[in-house]
Amino acid sequence: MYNKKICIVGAGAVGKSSLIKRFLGGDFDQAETATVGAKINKKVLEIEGDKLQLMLWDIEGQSQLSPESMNYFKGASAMVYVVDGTRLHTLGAAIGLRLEIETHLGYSLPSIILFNKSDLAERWEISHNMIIDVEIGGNLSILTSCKEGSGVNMAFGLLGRVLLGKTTLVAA
Ligand SMILES: Nc1nc2c(ncn2[C@@H]2O[C@H](COP(=O)(O)OP(=O)(O)OP(=O)(O)O)[C@@H](O)[C@H]2O)c(=O)[nH]1
Ligand SMILES: [Mg+2]
Repeated sequence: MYNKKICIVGAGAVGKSSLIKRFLGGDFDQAETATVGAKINKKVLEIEGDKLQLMLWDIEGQSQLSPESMNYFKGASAMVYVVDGTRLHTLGAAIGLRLEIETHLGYSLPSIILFNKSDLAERWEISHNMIIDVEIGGNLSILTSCKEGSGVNMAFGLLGRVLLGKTTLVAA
């Protein structure tokens, strides 16, 4: 069995814990409580006959990371950056976090950006063009909704395939 660590990061209340809960088969909770520190969950995926155990590190939402929290990313094989489509500043926060983390590590990791809360389309502050710009910048993005459950399995399944070398991440 393969074993890979994935860190889920982004500003506060973008839906990191809700995404993981959904991926683990749990229900959406409108009153999800804020994460303190880091919480680790595991899930085994079966991809084309291979078993892959994902260690999912759900990291407390911060727009700026403390030097201590950089330790969370040691040994990570991939990153998931989460943006809340209803709050524009969470996009800048995600891009800033990627820069900060990769500068600290000294290398880049396979990464995807999840634009979460797609069920609240009427309240979105992020436009289609902004998402295209993010993709042109080299970040593969996927729209998700923890409330409706859409995009979540696809996103983690895609990362799983990347981690097993079965596909590469190429932004559209
Ligand atoms: N409508 C809607 N609400 C969502 C969605 N995802 C998460 N939420 C809500 O957004 C709030 C924050 O969700 P969390 O999963 O706690 O967010 P988080 O990123 O883990 O937050 P921190 O742990 O504080 O960093 C909660 O009220 C969730 O119910 C979504 O896709 N749609
Ligand atoms: Mg959380």
